[in-house]
Amino acid sequence: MNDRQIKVGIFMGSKSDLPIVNEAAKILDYFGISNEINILSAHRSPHAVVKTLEKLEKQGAKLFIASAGMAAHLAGVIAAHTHKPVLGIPLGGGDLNGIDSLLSTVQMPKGIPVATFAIGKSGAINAALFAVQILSQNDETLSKQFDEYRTEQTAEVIKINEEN
Ligand code: RP5
Repeated sequence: MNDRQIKVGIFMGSKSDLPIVNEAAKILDYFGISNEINILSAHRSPHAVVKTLEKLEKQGAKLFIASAGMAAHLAGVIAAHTHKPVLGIPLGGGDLNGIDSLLSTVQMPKGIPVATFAIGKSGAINAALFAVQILSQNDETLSKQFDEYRTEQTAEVIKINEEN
């Protein structure tokens, strides 16, 4: 078994979700946060989801990001099996353009929270940034890195405004 330390465990329901979920992984990589992507479905491979979640917790995972489309139960199922924070990214692409996965992810019954982000790419990026914010509470270096990221983002916007 691979027992390298992992800070953030990422799950997605299908390989077709990878282009969007990669946006989250890219942010975590940028901040130097160890992460691992698993392609496992709450419906098609439920036992493997739980087994992998347990493995990631043993590897030190502090929180989980879960992304799925259609009847998106992946984040909720993961939240049911862990006491760590779960961040959910609903995906578009189905016949209902993500409204189905948004509602499936956000409408959790009381007692089992899933922090739900926007549909698609913005949600993936924001889920990863939120993960950075959580992890930076106990990590001064990461906190400074995050401050710099936000300062640079603001400077970019100002620059675009000044150029136009
Ligand atoms: C969900 O169904 C997946 O997360 C994916 O977004 C959607 C479609 O999956 P595929 O048919 O592309 O495997 O479980």
